[in-house]
Amino acid sequence: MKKVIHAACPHDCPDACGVLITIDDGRATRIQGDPAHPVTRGFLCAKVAKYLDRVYSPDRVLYPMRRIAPKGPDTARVGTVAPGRPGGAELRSAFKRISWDEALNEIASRFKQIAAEFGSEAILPYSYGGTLGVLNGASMDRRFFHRLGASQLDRTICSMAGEAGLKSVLGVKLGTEPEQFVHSRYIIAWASNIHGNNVHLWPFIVEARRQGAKLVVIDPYRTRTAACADWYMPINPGTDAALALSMMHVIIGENLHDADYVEHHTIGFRELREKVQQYPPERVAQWTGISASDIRKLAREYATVRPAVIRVNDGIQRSEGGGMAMRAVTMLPCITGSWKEVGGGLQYATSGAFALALDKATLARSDLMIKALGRPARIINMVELGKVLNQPPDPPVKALLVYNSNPAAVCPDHNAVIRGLKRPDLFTVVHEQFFTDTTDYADIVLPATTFFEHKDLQGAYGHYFLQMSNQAIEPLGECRSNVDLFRALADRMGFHDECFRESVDEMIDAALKSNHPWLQGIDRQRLEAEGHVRLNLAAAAELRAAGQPRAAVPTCYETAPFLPFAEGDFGTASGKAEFYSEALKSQGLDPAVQFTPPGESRHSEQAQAFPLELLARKADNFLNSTFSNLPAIQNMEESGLLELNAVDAGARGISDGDTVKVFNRRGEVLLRARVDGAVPPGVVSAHLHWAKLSSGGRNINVLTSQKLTDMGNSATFYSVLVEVELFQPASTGK
Ligand SMILES: Nc1nc2c(c(=O)[nH]1)N[C@H]1C(S)=C(S)[C@@H](COP(=O)(O)OP(=O)(O)OC[C@H]3O[C@@H](n4cnc5c(=O)[nH]c(N)nc54)[C@H](O)[C@@H]3O)O[C@H]1N2
Ligand SMILES: Nc1nc2c(c(=O)[nH]1)N[C@H]1C(S)=C(S)[C@@H](COP(=O)(O)OP(=O)(O)OC[C@H]3O[C@@H](n4cnc5c(=O)[nH]c(N)nc54)[C@H](O)[C@@H]3O)O[C@H]1N2
Ligand code: SF4
Ligand SMILES: [Mo]
Repeated sequence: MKKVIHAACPHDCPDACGVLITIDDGRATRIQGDPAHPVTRGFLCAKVAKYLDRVYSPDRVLYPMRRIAPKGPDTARVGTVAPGRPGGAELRSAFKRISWDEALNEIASRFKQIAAEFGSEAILPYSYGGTLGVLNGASMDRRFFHRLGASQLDRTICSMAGEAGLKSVLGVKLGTEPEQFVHSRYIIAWASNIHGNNVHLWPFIVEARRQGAKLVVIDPYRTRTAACADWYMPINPGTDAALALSMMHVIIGENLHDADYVEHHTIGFRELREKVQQYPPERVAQWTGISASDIRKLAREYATVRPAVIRVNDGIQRSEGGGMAMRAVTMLPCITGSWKEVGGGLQYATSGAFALALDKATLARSDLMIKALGRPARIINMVELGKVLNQPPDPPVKALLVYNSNPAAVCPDHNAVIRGLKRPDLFTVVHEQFFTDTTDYADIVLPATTFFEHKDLQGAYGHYFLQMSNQAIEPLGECRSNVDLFRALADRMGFHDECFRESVDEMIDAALKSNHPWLQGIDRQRLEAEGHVRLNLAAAAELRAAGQPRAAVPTCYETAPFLPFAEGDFGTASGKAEFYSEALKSQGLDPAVQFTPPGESRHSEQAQAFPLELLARKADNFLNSTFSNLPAIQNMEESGLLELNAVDAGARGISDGDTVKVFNRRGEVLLRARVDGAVPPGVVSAHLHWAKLSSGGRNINVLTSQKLTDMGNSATFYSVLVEVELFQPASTGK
């Protein structure tokens, strides 16, 4: 019997697509984008279009496993420049199948023993973006670790600098809805690889351009998006704050700002006006590599061609000054007043609108931690895993429970991370769908379901539709969802609190009952029936005027365009867009805004030994490290490349196809040179991949650092200096 199930793609991607899965006799036979979802519009990205290959891959982890070999990858398989895919059986040879009972007993007894000897904070959860499903992302797991009194993980690896920068101006993570981009006439994709990482925004831009819109791309790497742009501006990495400040220098200097909006809805304009004096285009050209005349032209066009919208993305905030960069860019629509216009404003993330009851009393239950410890548990920054495992804090980390993440691939300073994970005294449990780089260091591996195999509620960070992701098929093998894993572990640990018995539906109901007006009229039954529902968005002013929340009727961007800051109503303490921030001042940061060249950049001392700026980027067809082990996806993505400019290649005697050594003080990797015009002189680029599928068993993160950003304590994947030398000419290799 055939049926079609509505689900939602839970991968860490702004698009959060609505998905239709066809089931035939209990087996999924087809996946497609939901044509009824206004942002998905019936298509999926290339990687998820092939998701049946992932769900039914012969390499899935299907049973609990215990390690029977020393920690580390099977060394016979690494060491070649173009390694093949690991066979499931080979990877499993380091493990022996055990029952769930044995696995849970062993974990519970090791956790108890470690907690007794070192305190419960010697146990560390490690999770990030495997699934963004509300429940499988953060619910039972949080309850479990709170009740246990484990260390807390500061989840900073992705976007905390950007969030801090954005919120320092707006106070809240809201932005222009993607559908409104059709009305824009000037679109800036700022550090935003729309074709690769946010492909469902693209059709709206295509439509806007058909109506005459101009697309400008600001990115040091010539992405596929840049190649399609009307105007592509390569920028030196980590210099975006200077560019935005210089644009404001021109806009304010030429009186192109919206004085009325500024007066009524912002604070600190006087300080900002003073600050931008330091950033005339001629000075900023030297940092950014963009000519003064181009900076002037960009500023004038942005301020006068209306509506103008900025799609700014995470690339600018993976630099040492990432917080300030996002802060500066966020000020632009606040000085031009473009928040007033349909198709204006800025989008970084929309996630602040999903006002679910996620916190304390409901899903995460942080009160259990206070009950367990009498205080909040210590907090460990996930970016510093290498440091934490090698220079043990007190108490040391003695156990790691990894789920929704692949730290042995994605964490910066890979060599330090691996040194730590190899520690024989570290008890590591990994809940996974595949035998990843991280399971290579696990004592116990547990099988995890994919989104086909469990139910969840799904928000988004690139649109405003809440979705129900229904379960399409039974779990394969003995796979369990994150929710079920932590429920079982709680039971085994003897945690008998009521909350560990809550069902998935009960938790969804609770999450939806936040009483926020934007969730009014949206309940589980409606989501189950409709699949996706647009939030009941209304700007704060509109709510006030109406005296009450909008009625729960279906709305869309045309009947009720969401203009969150059209009349101010910012989420800051002052209620205004803050160009001057007391909170930043108290953190020792510039309360206005400033540009500081990154410590690892062409402008720094270190550039003498390591003169090239490395962008350790994401692959268009992988999702961070996810998908990179699947043959169907590998066929779409050439890995193991170092892209470099002809100038830098020539100076080092390197030709396209040669094997090169890329190195700095933290490590080295061998890659294949690709001289293709993707990067300007002084910049090189490579992408993230599984380490064990890379040459020498090491991936690009051996070169990245654990240094944190100026705001938000985030990772600095894009502030990295390296040197490159010829290792083996292509001709001798063949
Ligand atoms: N296909 C695909 N999609 C993905 C992901 C993936 O791995 N693959 N990852 C997902 C995740 S976790 C996230 S956080 C989002 C992130 O998606 P994006 O926010 O798009 O983040 P990045 O790809 O890191 O960076 C975007 C662009 O910024 C550029 N960039 C780097 N440094 C600078 C700089 O200093 N200035 C400027 N102006 N640009 C710079 C990069 O070259 C890149 O093209 O994408 C999600 N979607
Ligand atoms: N060099 C470099 N490094 C980077 C980045 C970069 O751009 N360059 N990007 C950084 C960014 S932005 C991010 S967000 C991080 C991402 O870091 P991670 O969140 O660790 O991302 P993934 O590599 O996608 O690994 C997620 C893992 O979760 C597993 N998984 C999926 N669903 C489930 C589930 O339901 N349950 C369980 N238990 N497991 C599941 C997947 O199989 C996968 O192995 O990487 C960061 N690292
Ligand atoms: S990864 Fe992103 S674009 Fe691809 S299906 Fe999932 S949500 Fe859509
Ligand atoms: Mo991310």
